[in-house]
Amino acid sequence: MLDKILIANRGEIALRILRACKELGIKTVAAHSTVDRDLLHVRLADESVCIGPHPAAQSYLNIPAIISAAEITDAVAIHPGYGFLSENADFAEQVENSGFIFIGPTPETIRQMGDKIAAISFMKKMGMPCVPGSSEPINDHDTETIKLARSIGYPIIIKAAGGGGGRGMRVVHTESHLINAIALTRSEAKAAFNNDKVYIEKYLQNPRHIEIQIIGDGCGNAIYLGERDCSIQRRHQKIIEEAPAPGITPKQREEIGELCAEACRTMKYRGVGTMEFLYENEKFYFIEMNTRIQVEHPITEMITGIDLVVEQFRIAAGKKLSCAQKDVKIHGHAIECRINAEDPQTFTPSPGLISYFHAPGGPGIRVDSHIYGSYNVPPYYDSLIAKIIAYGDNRELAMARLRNALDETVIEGIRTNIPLHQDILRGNTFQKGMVNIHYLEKWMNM
Ligand code: MV4
Repeated sequence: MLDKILIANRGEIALRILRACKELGIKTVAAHSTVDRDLLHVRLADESVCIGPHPAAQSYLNIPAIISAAEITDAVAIHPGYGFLSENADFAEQVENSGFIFIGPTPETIRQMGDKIAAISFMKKMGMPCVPGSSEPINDHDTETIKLARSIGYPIIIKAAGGGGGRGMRVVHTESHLINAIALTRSEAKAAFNNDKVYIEKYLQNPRHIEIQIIGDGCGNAIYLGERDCSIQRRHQKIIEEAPAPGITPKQREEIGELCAEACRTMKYRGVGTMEFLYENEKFYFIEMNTRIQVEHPITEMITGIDLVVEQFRIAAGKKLSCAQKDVKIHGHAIECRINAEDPQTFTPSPGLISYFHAPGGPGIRVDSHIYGSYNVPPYYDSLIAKIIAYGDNRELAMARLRNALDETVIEGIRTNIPLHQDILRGNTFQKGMVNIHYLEKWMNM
């Protein structure tokens, strides 16, 4: 196994990674910003290094500071967690060029999947169903572009090749707006991603967001671990995720899952990854791939019994996958609520001192959180403070346990979105399953 690793992240995921290390006997270094000295994982790590002040650009995104911290502590590998540098191909490359193991895919894979046009073009070749669209970057031959959009049919969506996760997109309903909208999206993309390539797709009006978890060993072996439904979101921030996705049949799961695994075998994918799909009228449409561990990974762990962070370390250490596809069995149902330090009505951040914390418990309840009574939530980072995950033999039991867990949780001193979760979980629409990506925003406006 790896001797010592550096955790280049913060909050709940840093603690999640630390716990996996302790299980595996891997020594840990917590790289943290000045305001994060009191984070639980910093206190529990074997060593810690302050890598800079609170602005992420000077600490969690500061590549030389992170690599220097690995050097002075003799770490052999760096775990980027999610967000921050986790999908930065240049970071992965510099980590490897400095003689460390990057816990994630190769820089080349990250780069290819980071270019959404390249990702879609590869997946199409692999026989993956994709949204009807341009397949190529849009050029400046406007008459050609107008023809293309007409053949796809309105509404269409313009997306930036360098975007993803909801950044750099624009919906166009009529031809008269097309060319101007492309110019706007292009200049925003140039400013945001330093890449002005854009492409167009048919805009699906009421899809669900379903994603497939995959793992590959980097040698051409890969498996899929079922799907997650992440449709409950607001402004591209997921709020509730569940696995398996309600209504997906074992046959559908196997078909789309096997396509994903095969694509990963072909690219010799290394590490954990997620293929994102839109799902409408019983059909999957690939939209992008994430090359990191995701926030919602625990629900997949609950229904498969596979520890995805442990798998990341095994793969980074050059071991084979811990099981074959035939050994992957999906049992029961898991639902995750993301608890954010924010006002439940206005969604404005609510950082500050947690004066009291009582965590929920009981059968089937898992809490992934770094908070404790007297912890001060800093205002500088993501507002995620806990994930409450409920597992049960079936969806009804998972929902009942999750409702109880939310009711048991006490977080005093700051506001949280727990009341919002309680309302959603008591609503008929969620209880029936199969809500689409617009559900929450529509429901909030009622
Ligand atoms: C779409 C779409 C409809 N049609 N593509 C937003 C996030 C990014 N990953 C892709 N996104 C979308 N792409 C086509 N062709 C609707 C969205 C979308 C969305 C997707 C997943 C989860 C939430 C969403 C919220 C608004 C729009």
